[in-house]
Formats: sequence, structure tokens, C-alpha cells
Amino acid sequence: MSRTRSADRIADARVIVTCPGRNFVTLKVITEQGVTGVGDATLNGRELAVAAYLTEHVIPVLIGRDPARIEDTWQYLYRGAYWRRGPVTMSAIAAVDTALWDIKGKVAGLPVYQLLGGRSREGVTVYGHANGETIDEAMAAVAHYLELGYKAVRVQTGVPGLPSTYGVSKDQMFYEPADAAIPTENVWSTQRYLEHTPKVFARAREEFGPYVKLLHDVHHRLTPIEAARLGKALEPYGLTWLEDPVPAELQEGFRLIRQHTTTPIAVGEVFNSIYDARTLITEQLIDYIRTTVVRAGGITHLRRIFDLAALHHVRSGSHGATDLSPVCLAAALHVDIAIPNFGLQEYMRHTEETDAVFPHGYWFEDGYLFPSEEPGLGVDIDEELAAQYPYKPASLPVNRLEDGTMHDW
Ligand code: EZ4
Ligand code: CO
Repeated sequence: MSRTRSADRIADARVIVTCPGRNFVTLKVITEQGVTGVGDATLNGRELAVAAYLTEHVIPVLIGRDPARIEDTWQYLYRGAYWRRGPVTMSAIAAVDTALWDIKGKVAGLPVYQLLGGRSREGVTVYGHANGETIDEAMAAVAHYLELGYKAVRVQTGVPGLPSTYGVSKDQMFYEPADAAIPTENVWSTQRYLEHTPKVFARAREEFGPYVKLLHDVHHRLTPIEAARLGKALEPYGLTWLEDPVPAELQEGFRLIRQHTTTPIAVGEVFNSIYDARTLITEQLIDYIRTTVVRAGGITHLRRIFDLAALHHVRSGSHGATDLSPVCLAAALHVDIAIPNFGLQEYMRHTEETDAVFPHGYWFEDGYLFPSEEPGLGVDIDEELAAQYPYKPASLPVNRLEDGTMHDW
């Protein structure tokens, strides 16, 4: 049996926690022959839970394993834990899986996308985040993205009568919601939001014409029938997608949205396995599935989700906020360029400090991202530089209705 093993073994693995402007957790795997691989393990606001899961429970069983056996290692960590799924477990598995794909690419001398079947397109179409307190400010932000070459833009604004809302920040290019150690409290009014949002997109179509792809993120705040009303109101403005209209624990709830509107629906940034999306995909209740590498068990499991989606006319629309590190983004681009059913890739730029800690070969041009052509993922972590940015506790906000009831943020 041992004849079927590759000559190499995993010699060491370590978790690096760093905060170059925001927190990131990275796994580095090193083989006896000196090949290294990296994987993103960042779970925004819960970083140290994944770091401890990796250090205490995963790294001890990795040592001595054959790094070439990606699928077997995935199954070992998933089935072998007995306690399956969940964001902490699946982010940890994702980090190992991503690092092993990186190693396999380096051993093969090929960029990872070649191992996934090669290119299915020339570049990865990305969308940026235009946000503004007012509609005027948001329109200026859209114009800025179009000047940068973007072909798709997500638009979020403040809601008149509410002091703050999801997606709006002072810093236009680097929106970061995890803003305090103890969660900030926001106030929410569905009525005000539903009244305001169609006006934003009426203005956007008036100013920018019919061809720019426009998107909007509801961030899980409506019920299915409220989401149906919003979807219908937005139909004249031809959105590319309406994101996370309702919390998705109840997948069947999307049937109600589907019965009422032709506005395409995207969901899934918080999902961590294929089972979170099974009904949504197989009943064609959504149009874009937003899982990404770090959240959904790495390249191996993400590919499985996207293949199921491809059978049901559902395209990928992977999450790409700043809390997904350049390691995750690099890996996502290899998947995006290779799969047949790619839709869009979210791309919130990282700060210069973050980019310096994670040297990478992917690049942006004319609205597209391009994966690195180097063997493996084409991304690394500069551990000396990372050590200069110690972890800082930061939580995502919470949300309450005007009467104080807890709501979804
Ligand atoms: O709130 O990544 O579409 N993007 C989003 C993000 C999420 C953050 C949470 O960590 O909804 O801005
Ligand atoms: Co979102």
C-alpha cells in the first residue's frame, strides 16, 4: 500500500495571526522536502476560535501525512472530527485544503487553475463597492469605480432617518465593518429601507445607462415577502443580483421570493457546506451562489458546490470582502478562471499594509482580476512583517429594530 504514497511528508504547520489594518489568520504547511503552502483561515470577529481549532486539533494530525493526498485529507478532517460542518470547522479545513493545493501546484510546476482543468475565460470579472451616506455620494462612488474600469458595481447608501447602516463607511475604498472590540449597535427600519432603495437604483440607471452591472446587498434583513416586494420594485432597473435578501437557514423561504420577482437572487457568503445550499440550488431558487474558498471547506469543497450549481443554472458569485485575505482571493481566482459556471467575483481592495504582508501575483486590469501564473497559488505571507502587526480584537456590529428588538445585521 505504501508504494502508492508520494515521497514527501508534511513536516510542520503553523498558524500566523496578524493585523495589518484588520485581522487575518493564515495556515502555513511545510513539507520534509521544503515545499510550503498557505491557506486562509480568517473568520471575521471569531479569528482565534479557528486559530485554536487548527493549532490544537488539526496540526497534530497533519504531521507525517502525504501532502499529495488532498481529497483524503479533506475527508479525514471532515468525517474524522465526528462533529461536522460549522464556520469554525469548515474554515480550518479550508485552510489545510488551500495550502495542499498550493503545494500540489508548486510540485507540479503549474498554477493551480491548470490543475482544475485550465482556463475557461480570459479574466475574472469583478465588482466593487460603491457606498455613500446619500444617493449623490453613492453615485459619485459608482462613477469612480467606472473610471477605474469596473464593469460591475454594488451600490449601498444610508437610509434617511437611520443614523447608520450596513455597507456605508467614511473610507470609500476600504469598507471595514468590524469596527470595535465590543459590537457597535445599529438601528434598522425595514419600512424606511424599502421606501428608499428603489430610488437609489432609479438614479443609478438614469446616470449610468443600461449596461453597467448593478448589484445590491440586503444583508439578511428582510422576510421573504418583503424581499419579494423589493425585488419587484427593482425589476425596472435590471439588477444583476439582489444579495442575501433574507437569512437563509430556511432554504424553502426562497420559494416565496421566486414566485414574485424576476430580480436575480444571490446568497451564500455565510454558508459553509453544500448542504446549506442544496435546496436553493436544486430547486433553482437562486441565480448566484456566493460561497468562497475559506468559508466552504477550501478549493475541494467549493468546486463540489459549484459543480452542483452548474447542473441547475446557478452561477458562482464568490464573496470577496476585505476580511477574506489575499490568500483566499488568490485561491478564489484560480477557481473562478477554471469553472464553466463563473458569474462574478466580489473584489474589495485590501489596504497597502495588507498587500505588503501577503505578496501576490494576481492583478487587476480594466475590471478584471487575473490569477497568478506562478506555480501553486502565487501568494505568500511575509512572516517577519506579519509579526509587526499584533492581533487586535474586532467584532462585527449587531442590529436592533427601532423598538430595541434584536434583528439580523
Ligand atoms: O458583511 O464580509 O458582500 N459582502 C458582505 C461583507 C460582510 C463581511 C462580514 O465579515 O456582506 O461586507
Ligand atoms: Co454580502
